[in-house]
Amino acid sequence: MMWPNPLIAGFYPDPSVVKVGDDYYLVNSTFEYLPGIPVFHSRDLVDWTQIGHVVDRPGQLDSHAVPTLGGAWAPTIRHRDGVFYVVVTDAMGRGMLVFTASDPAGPWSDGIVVEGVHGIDPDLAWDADGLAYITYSGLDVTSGEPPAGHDGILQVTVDLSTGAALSSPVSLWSGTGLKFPEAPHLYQHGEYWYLVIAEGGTERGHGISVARGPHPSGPFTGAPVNPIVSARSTSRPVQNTGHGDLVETPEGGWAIVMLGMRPTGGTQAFSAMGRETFITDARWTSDGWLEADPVLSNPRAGEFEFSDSFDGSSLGLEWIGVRRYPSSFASLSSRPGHVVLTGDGSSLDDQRPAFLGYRQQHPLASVSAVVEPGASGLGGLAVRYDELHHYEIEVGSGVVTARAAVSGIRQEWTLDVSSDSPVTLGLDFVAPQGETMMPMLTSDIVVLSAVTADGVRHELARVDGRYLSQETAASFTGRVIGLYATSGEVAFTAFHYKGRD
Ligand code: 6LW
Repeated sequence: MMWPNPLIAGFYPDPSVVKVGDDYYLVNSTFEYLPGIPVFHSRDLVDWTQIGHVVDRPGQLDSHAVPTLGGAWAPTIRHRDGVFYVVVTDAMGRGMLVFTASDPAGPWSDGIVVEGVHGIDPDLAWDADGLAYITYSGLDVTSGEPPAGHDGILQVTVDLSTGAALSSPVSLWSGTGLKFPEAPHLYQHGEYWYLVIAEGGTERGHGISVARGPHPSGPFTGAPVNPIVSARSTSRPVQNTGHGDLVETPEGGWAIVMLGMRPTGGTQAFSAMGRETFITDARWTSDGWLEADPVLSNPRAGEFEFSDSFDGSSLGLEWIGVRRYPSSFASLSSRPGHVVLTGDGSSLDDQRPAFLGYRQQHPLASVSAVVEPGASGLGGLAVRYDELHHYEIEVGSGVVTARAAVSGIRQEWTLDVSSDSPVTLGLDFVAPQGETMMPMLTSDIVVLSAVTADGVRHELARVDGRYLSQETAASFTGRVIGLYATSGEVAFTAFHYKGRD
């Protein structure tokens, strides 16, 4: 089947999927962003609609203070006896957590901690007696101790009602010897239990390997040919493919949903959107092994548009904040038809900016918003990878300022507008055309512009986009574009995003 790929574009990494009757549900990692862990629904595995978030209120994660890279890592979604389960690591936060819900749209439970079990990428499976197994990757990012190395793939049995581990961690098959065995998932199929893991690291060496055994605890024997999926050392446009979850298709075939990246450039290449969700066909061989097709690029056709005129009573599910909920700084009610952000002095360099974010989902995109800074406000439009990597354009006190911040190095460009009339700020992500950078050498050029009250468009800066990519920023996230306020009450109307592949 020619799947659309990416299946879900933008910063939607570490996908996990479950089929319940004719319905599919999919979740992703969100790290320090809140609300966390989006839940998507589909009937055909092709078109996905976000129906909620697992994490939508304070206390479920410790994300308000996690360092960059911390937060919601690699959830697994499963279903049993009418209950949906999401197991996830709140890295550098609460630890390994189990959330439950009867409706995957929410509300989800407060989450219970799997006490004393430290690792990432937990999977959940049950044996025939209903005993629950959490299989995970032995990288400790939750005990507070510095990680002492990697312990391979581990497993405990758990009491899901209390979070108590019922056994000590045992070591399972941990791949073919590549680095970072992680993202384990267990499936029972025919006479075997299959252990599917990622190995090689989430970078270009990423892949998916398979083993099988008689019992959920093994012993497991690796497949004759592993990895079954990897784009390593190929020139395929979709790279870093790995971290997959197996699912039965509506037609009764099989597919693996996984993360991948779309690097642009030449020998060095840069992935602006970070790790996205992809899919490929898989099948069982006659001798009982699993094989899968390479992941092909097949972006959805046409131009994509998203607009928000902020005249609803609540923000859409696509909007996210950094270590804080948008409701703590964004109001739709104070001025109808506007979202008003209240700055508290925090800027994009800080841990908790007043930043209302929307994921960049296309390599070429054009974004604008109308900003009314008022007499004392300062705010604008930004593209953010993390605290150290962001480009923005803002207005306040009669001055438009464009800024590029990369690992502590910063540059600013200013334009006097000498009024507090509304300004339309723009961020355009364009292909390098040789004027700034040879196309082979970078991902894109980010153009920062402002249209002033007289209708004149001023281009303040053109900045190399590579510094806001997975390869350079190194955060586990992706680009998020958003409205922000540094100080005062800044009102925005007409957020418009247009993107194409
Ligand atoms: C995820 C792990 C990984 O838990 O990155 O390197 C972590 N790969 O599978 C965060 O996405």
